[in-house]
Amino acid sequence: MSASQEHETEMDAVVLGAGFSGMYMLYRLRELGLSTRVYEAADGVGGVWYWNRYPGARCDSESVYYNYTFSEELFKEWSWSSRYPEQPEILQYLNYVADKFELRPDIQFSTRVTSAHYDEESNRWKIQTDTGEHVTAKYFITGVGCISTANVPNIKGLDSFEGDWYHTGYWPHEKVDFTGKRVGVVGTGSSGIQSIPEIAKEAAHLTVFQRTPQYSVPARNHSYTTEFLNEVNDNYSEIRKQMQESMAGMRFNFGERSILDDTPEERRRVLQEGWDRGGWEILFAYNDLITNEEGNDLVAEFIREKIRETVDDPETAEKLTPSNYYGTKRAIVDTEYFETYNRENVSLVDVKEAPIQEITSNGIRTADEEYELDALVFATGFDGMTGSLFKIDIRGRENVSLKEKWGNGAKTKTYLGLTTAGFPNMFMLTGPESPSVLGNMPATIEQHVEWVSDCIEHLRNSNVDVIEADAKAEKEWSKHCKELADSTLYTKTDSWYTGANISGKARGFPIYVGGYGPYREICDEVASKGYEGFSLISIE
Ligand code: N01
Repeated sequence: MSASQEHETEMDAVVLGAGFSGMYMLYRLRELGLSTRVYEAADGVGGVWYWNRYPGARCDSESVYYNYTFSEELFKEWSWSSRYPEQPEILQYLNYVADKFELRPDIQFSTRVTSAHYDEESNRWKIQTDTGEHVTAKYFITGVGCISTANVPNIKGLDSFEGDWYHTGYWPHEKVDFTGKRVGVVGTGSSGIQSIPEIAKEAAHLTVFQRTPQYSVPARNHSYTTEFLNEVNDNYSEIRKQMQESMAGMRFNFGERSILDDTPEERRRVLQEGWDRGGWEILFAYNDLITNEEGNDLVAEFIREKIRETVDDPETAEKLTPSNYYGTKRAIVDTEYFETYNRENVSLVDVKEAPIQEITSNGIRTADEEYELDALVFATGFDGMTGSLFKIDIRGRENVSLKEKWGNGAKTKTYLGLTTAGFPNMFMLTGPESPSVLGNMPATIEQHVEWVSDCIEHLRNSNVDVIEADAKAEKEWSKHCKELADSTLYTKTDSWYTGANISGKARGFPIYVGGYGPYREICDEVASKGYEGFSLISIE
């Protein structure tokens, strides 16, 4: 026995990550009486809400749905200030949850799991951390998030930049003061579009380096009234049920008709009303925007017109106007994003037309010109869906690594987005091929956590030691996911969903697009049929 093995701690379950998913998983496993340890790289709870502290960071699902609903008491005692609260309030909520349920003693902070290997002989996961700890667990559960591994583009010369640079996904805890500075922001996805208006208010000059223009609709954030919050609380059970049955884990669903069924006048009225109410209204107004090219273009054109109306300088407006599909990159809602380009201190550089060639000690040099900058912000997104899983050396039966099995992302294969064959007793919360990022994350997380804990309870009650997805069930699920995705416009668009944002990453679309409510029904049916598609093994 080696020295390290001597110090192995034995747990029933190890969970990775103390964000929405890891915290609730811990709560449920403790309720079942399992000894559980959560490992968290940060020194506090919150997951993405711990790291994404950039100016303007806020949720874009409405707050009364963007929270846990499993505890009626918790749901009713927390009051959100507004429709889309800022990151500090969301982090405060998650800390409140950790305190209320006394989760911290079972969370080991500032510790990153580096490897998890399944040992066939003992039927246990052997897990190592970057602090040199060794722990074994019967159940290995990942709650590492779908968009949590920052993508800092590999641009020549970054090391030579003499100013400060930041990535929106790993923002410092202390306030970053841009007052009087010439700031460059690279990237115009959700993080760029949220931070650009805020940085512009402070900077002496802000230069936005845009590769692809994005559609965005106004959030129309507003404070909540006490009457509204009381009404939400009074309808707690109904709201939870509606969310569970909905397509995206929210209270509302897609419209019932095709956009093409409406007359041009009716369509304009619907879209204008959606625009005025803000948020996801336009995306959900009709039932076929993501599948119907002609219909999609009608909405896209509506938003293009709005951009041209909002931005004073026609040349800037044209650069900001997207030409691809609407909603097939992650849809964005904003607060005065396009209006920001009317400020004197903001300019836009199209880096598709004149690509970034290098970062110099003074700023960014494109094919056309050098832009002098004191600070640089990368709002360049994440290695989504698989990035955070692949950072850990996860190995299943016969020492096969997850990365190897999934062909570095090219052949992601799961059963229900929760498990993968050859990796017994391992569960992935919001894993690839689950609805995850296409819905309201806390809702999709709750469903996964509840399914996994019910499954573990069943295994314990039935004296089953091992659960493992069957290769056949996995193949069928992955095929089903692919067929559904191929029937939409998602797979015809370059985005982080498809892996196109990471150079050298294999393309795919590892997300279940059939909707959250229908997905929940499938998972429940699998369980009710004695975990159909899984092998359940009892070891003598
Ligand atoms: O990242 P993104 P994000 N040179 O990948 C550009 C969630 N989220 O952090 O489109 C120049 O969307 C890239 O250009 P292109 C949400 O799910 C939620 O903004 O690839 N530009 C793009 O413009 C979201 O979808 C909230 O051509 C480069 C941008 O960087 C997800 O996180 C808030 C480049 C990246 O956009 C990711 O959003 C924030 C390069 N080398 C985030 N590399 C909420 O509201 C990349 N880009 C809850």
